[in-house]
Amino acid sequence: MAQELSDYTPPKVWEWDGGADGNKFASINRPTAGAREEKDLPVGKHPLQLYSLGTPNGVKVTIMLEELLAAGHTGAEYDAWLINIMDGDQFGSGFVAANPNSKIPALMDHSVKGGPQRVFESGAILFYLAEKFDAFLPKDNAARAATMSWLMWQMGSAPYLGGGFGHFYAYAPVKIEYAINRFAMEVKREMDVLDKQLAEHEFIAGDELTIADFAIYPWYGGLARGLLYDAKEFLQVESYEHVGRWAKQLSERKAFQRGQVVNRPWDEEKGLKERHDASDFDGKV
Ligand SMILES: N[C@@H](CCC(=O)N[C@@H](CS)C(=O)NCC(=O)O)C(=O)O
Repeated sequence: MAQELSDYTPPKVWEWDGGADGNKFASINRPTAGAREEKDLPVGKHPLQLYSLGTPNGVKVTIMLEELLAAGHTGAEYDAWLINIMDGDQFGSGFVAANPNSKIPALMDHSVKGGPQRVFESGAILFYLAEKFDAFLPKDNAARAATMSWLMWQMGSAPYLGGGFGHFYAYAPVKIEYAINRFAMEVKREMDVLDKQLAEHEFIAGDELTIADFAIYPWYGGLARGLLYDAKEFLQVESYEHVGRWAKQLSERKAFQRGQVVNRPWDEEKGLKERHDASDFDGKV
């Protein structure tokens, strides 16, 4: 029998409770945008400056940068600076100038004329890098359309996994059956979409590795590998066998392994707080 529904009736006008609702991220979010303090961003020696954190959205970009470097694109050398979102670094004036939406990842490209050029939203960063280096985005019309379709699919779908399922299953201060049911169903449907696609293709968009794989792997590959929200059993993730095959295959690539440890200070064994040089991975990956 379904959980009893709450007797909450929304007031005429919504008011912020000041972050008192007890969820894990309550203290950082407010209903307003913009900088909360003056704070410049550090700038390192490489043209590409990444301001990020090793979450699924952050590692999409570091995986791509490491794949670009592995493929010989020396211009993809980068400095990755830590933005600790639990400490509110995303609300410093320098970061807000890089991304007015105050969310990691944000990229500044100092190599462009009249620059630096800011790029925010992980999907836009992947696309920007693909165009800049002419890599991981097929030229053939059909393959390019497939890649961009799957890239946009990820940008539209992952909020149901993270903000929806992950939030209500793992972080909300109360377990709400209605919300967990709604998002568990949607996430399982999304996994099935991927499973059907990967039953017929080696990579997400076809037979080559593209920016769609970089975008989708950290979220859905992570889920398939049992790394997200302790939900392996609850969502029966092992039943998506083709997603599991693809995730395993990508997890064995050195560039994926490197990309996934950048800006992860909480990973005591392999994590890098910052990344400035390939030698930073020595003894780790
Ligand atoms: N659609 C955005 C989502 C980015 C995002 O949600 N970033 C989270 C971390 S994974 C964040 O910075 N949160 C900080 C906050 O909400 O204040 C993207 O793909 O870049």
